[in-house]
Amino acid sequence: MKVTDIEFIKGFIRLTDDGFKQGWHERNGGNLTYRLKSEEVEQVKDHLTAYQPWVDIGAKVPRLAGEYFLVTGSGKFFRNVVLAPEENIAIIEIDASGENYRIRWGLCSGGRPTSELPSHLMNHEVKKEVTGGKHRVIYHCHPANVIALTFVLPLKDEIFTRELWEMATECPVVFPEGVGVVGWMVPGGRSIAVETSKLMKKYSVAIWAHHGMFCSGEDFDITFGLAHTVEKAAEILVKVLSMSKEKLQTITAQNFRDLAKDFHVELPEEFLYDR
Ligand code: 2HA
Ligand code: ZN
Repeated sequence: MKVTDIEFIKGFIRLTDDGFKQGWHERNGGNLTYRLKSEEVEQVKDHLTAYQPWVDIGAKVPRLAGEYFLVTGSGKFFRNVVLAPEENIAIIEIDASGENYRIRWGLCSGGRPTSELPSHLMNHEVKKEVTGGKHRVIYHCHPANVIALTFVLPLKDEIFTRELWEMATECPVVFPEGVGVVGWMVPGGRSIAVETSKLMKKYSVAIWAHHGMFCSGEDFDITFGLAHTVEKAAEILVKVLSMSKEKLQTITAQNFRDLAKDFHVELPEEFLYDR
């Protein structure tokens, strides 16, 4: 079987194409990583290349020791992944210490994994732990409306969560734990990775002020759908704020409590404060 006919690789490529078509991946913006299941490592075994040298991750992820990840390449454009997957994405293996990786497939014309590898792997480590291994996808994109809101809303989890929830009834059902916000930081390094992974203990969405969004999920559909839902809510909020400073009516705290009961979700009271 061709590598690109393998189901998880097809799913990964489809997400990069979907994200580009949404306008969330200008130039080389955004990155995607997927933690392989052991049977998927078996599926690609015959395609894995001879060992390349170990490279420092730039963060320590001991609980990911020995794991394999499918990742986008640093400086590569999402719009090119579907045309030439082997040049733009890679499978990497994490060493036994969780401090180094090596490329086992892909990036065939050279290159390295995403510049946000420390954030991705630290998020994976946290999510693997808190979801009992269920979450496998970490997705970073640059959606315009979410980014726009980081210029006009206070950079507080409870403000972003409540404002986004109010924009569409499905929101609290899709992300009942809310969203976290990181103030502006230099991207690509360990510090922003540490801050983001702290939020990922509690949330599956972390918004980077004036930059973009990180989402975590079980599979490509759920993770892309989460980013899509958050950005749609942000788009509605941008439209509302553009029309008027005040909402004439909205979904109230009590409405959310009623919704939570019928939809069997837990909505933390910290987001249901009185206006
Ligand atoms: O260029 O999105 O955060 C890739 C990025 C860096
Ligand atoms: Zn980015």
